[in-house]
Amino acid sequence: MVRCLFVDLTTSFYDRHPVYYLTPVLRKAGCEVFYIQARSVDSVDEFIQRHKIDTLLYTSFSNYISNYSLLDYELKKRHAHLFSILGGPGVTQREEREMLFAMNTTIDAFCVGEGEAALKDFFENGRVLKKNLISSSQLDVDSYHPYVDVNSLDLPDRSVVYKKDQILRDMPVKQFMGGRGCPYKCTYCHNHTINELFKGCGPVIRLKDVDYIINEVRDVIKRYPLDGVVFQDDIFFFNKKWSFEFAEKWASKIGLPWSCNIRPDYINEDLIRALSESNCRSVTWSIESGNEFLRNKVLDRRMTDETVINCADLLNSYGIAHRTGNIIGIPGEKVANIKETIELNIRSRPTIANAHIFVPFKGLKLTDYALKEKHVNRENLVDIPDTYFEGTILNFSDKEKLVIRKMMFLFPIFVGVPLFYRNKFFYSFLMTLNDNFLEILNKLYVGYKTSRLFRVEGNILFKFKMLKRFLSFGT
Ligand code: B12
Ligand code: SF4
Repeated sequence: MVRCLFVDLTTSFYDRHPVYYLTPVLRKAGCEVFYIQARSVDSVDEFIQRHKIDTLLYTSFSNYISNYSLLDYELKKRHAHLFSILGGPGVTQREEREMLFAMNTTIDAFCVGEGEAALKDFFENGRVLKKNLISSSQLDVDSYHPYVDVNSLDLPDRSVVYKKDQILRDMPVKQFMGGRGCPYKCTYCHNHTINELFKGCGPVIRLKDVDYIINEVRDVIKRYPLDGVVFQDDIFFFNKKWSFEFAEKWASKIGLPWSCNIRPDYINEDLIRALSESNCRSVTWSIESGNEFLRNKVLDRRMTDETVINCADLLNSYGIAHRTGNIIGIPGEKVANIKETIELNIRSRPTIANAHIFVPFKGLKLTDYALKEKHVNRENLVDIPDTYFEGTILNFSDKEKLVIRKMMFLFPIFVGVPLFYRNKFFYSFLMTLNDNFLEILNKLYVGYKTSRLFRVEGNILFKFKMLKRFLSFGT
């Protein structure tokens, strides 16, 4: 029997959907599935020996793939028999595969795009690499499996992860996916590249049937603590009929507080009312920039100030807590534009407003724009920051870079307590503080506000464990 180990280099409060979705596929194909958080090479090494692992599975965004490659190198030095596969949104980008190829990665195969059909095919048909699953020495993919029908999938299986991660298992609020895909073309987001790559593989938007979602949540309620649900889909509402059916069935069959991501241009008062009646406690949505040129021409968000304000007013009038997302350090942005973003957020009165620094991932339209307009140098793209917290690598002056980093950390506080932003004394004082100190301040403020947003409860010991974990990672 094949013995597969998912090795995870990250620890956070976020559910591990790729593992949950791929575990049932692997089990059906006759594999035994394990999961480990790699605290050190030695700990993974020991696990591999103890459980006689033969296949390593890594899942990663772009930001961590070189770390997985280094880990694989160390593990292969000790266990030459291992076969390893890296999948996820990172390696789905050709530019990232080129980078791994250039660093002579020891990883054996890459999964480009969805893993369900690819792994089934691989393990059930003589371990031949084809379609989405390619050798790491091959850059291009000849053809892809059609997109999976999300309603034909077995329920995601959380057991291997929860067995190893008790904080995730005991989290009162857990994350789910209601479907897959987003058709918009925002220039800083990978969806435009993914949709282009898999053109012809099926419809971009694939919603799970409402009954499927209800069954999935009930299955989790049966097995683990669950007091609230967060749907992590890029955008949760695309279809009016589905949206109202969801709200109605959620209220009658589940009833737990829940949360999701929305686009302001999709919602109207009827929908917000339905959400509020179905116990939707909070939503996350994006303003991105307070400057209409940057928002619509550079970021391609396709929404006016009026749309933004209308959305905020509706959420506030129905008492739905909300978190806004914003980007700063946009190519060509001035400090005055960041201030416009703060102003539009203050006007929107969110429960919490976050700002993140634009990271120029390879392949994004916004990265190409930044290169073309000389806002970033190509050589700087080799070592992009792991997260949006680290600072901008665009061609801002050193002084501007520091201001951007400080404003990112202060953004939620400026929006939450406008006095600190509007009053010259407070503003100047806060901006003179050290950026690393501001980062801690930001983590504490955002951590507290976010726990309110998702109503994270639990006993003191559990809260302490959460705080410890929260202070140990970047997002
Ligand atoms: C939830 C989420 C988060 C969560 C974290 C989730 C987590 N567990 O770590 C948070 C909010 C923290 C987050 C942060 C970031 N995120 Co995010 N996030 C998502 C989101 C919305 C869902 C991810 C998910 O679980 N999807 C569901 C699973 C089932 O899909 P999947 O991961 O693609 O897995 C499938 C395939 O990729 C494949 N597969 C995956 N792994 C493997 C492994 C093997 C072995 C195989 C064979 C196949 C395989 O099979 C799976 C099933 O079909 C996606 C967008 C999206 N809709 O997917 C963005 C997304 C993944 N995030 C993205 C980015 C850029 C980030 C940040 C880097 C942003 C930043 N600049 O800081 C940070 C990184 C933080 C960090 N520390 O790493 C990008 C990644 C692009 C890229 N090239 O990597 C995405 C795609 C958004 C986008 N459209 O641009 N994110
Ligand atoms: S709407 Fe959100 S998820 Fe969709 S393309 Fe734009 S940023 Fe990406």
